[in-house]
Amino acid sequence: MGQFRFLTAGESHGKGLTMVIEGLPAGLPLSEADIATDLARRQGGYGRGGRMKIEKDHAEIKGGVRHGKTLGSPVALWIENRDWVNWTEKMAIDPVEAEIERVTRLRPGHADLPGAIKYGFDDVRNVLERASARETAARVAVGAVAKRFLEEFGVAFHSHTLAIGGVRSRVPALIDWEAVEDSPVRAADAEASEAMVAAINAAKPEGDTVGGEIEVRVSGVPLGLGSYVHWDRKLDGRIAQAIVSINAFKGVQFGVGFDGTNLRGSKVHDVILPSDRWDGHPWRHATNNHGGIEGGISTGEEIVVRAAVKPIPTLAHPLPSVDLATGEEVLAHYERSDVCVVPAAGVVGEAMVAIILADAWLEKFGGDTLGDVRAAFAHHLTTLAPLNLR
Ligand code: EPS
Repeated sequence: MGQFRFLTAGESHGKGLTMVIEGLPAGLPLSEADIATDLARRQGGYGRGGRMKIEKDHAEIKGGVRHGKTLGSPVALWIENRDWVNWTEKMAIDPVEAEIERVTRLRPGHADLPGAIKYGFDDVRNVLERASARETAARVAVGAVAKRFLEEFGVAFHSHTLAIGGVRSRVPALIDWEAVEDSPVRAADAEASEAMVAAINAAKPEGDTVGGEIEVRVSGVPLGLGSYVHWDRKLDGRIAQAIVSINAFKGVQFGVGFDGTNLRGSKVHDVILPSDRWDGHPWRHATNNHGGIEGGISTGEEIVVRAAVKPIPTLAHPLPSVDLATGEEVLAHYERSDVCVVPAAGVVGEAMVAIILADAWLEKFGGDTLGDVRAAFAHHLTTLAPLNLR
């Protein structure tokens, strides 16, 4: 654990977001263009608010890359906040003369109350600036770097929206990922996509928000990442922590997930197929209810992670709340916000799964150069088949 690590810094309306990534091998081709696509995907989706019209997120590589390849040193990234120009006084680094209006009307569902009390602030802005989901732009940039690394080995990431505001998408056996990217809500089911847009449209004039569910799928991960030997080495446990750490995420499931609890074991567990039905892969299951991880180890099947995203807590028609300064009843603070972030949440989910998989990959196949990693991976592939078939 801890082979691929990262830190982020920066406030939502500060100058920008800083990221430092540690653990990439030397020799990996990496450019700003590799990060741009996912940053744009995160900014999209029907139901976003005014902020996304201001920003056009671009990650600048500030260190760790020379002539298009990683050096094995930390990779430093920077995303400028275009909105910063509107906040230079309110978010100034140095003390300012002007009296800055404090935010004291607590938003239920946000970090406002526990954050302000924990850090001893009289201004909720000190909390909300960092607790804001703006930080997910940084995670998506780091995730794009993790994906770039894993792509070298044929690992591919996708996500789609399973539900928004109570409208569920039917999931076809084969998902058309281009159609998902073209859907305004990133759903695989065109009919549900329209109904989800309608659910967002219905919530907006009422000053309300809607949540939903997303699914991340990863193909090309071989059997053998993670371990059953300790709780903190289990791949599903590590992915669960990473997923639930995303702003507004409230739950995570693997494969058939909670639905499996209503079925008998004989209907849940995936039959292991004999070698004549492997279709060129080492080991196959008849179904993938387990979602690609058993006993904390990847099985070689597609990794399938589902996650619950709550409706975002900044409401245009605010809930009754309390003033931090006086303890009196007030309406919660409102500046501007999104009605629905679920389509973007899928992209952030992909990023966090990619970060954990890059970490687990380096733990198993790690080396100082991309060549070292390739050699360890190639060797691993020779160890997978049953003894008599090698
Ligand atoms: C976000 C930036 C934020 C919000 C949203 C996500 O910008 P602002 O607060 O200036 O409107 O749009 O943040 C939240 C959902 C949240 O809870 O704070 C972004 O870059 O994604």
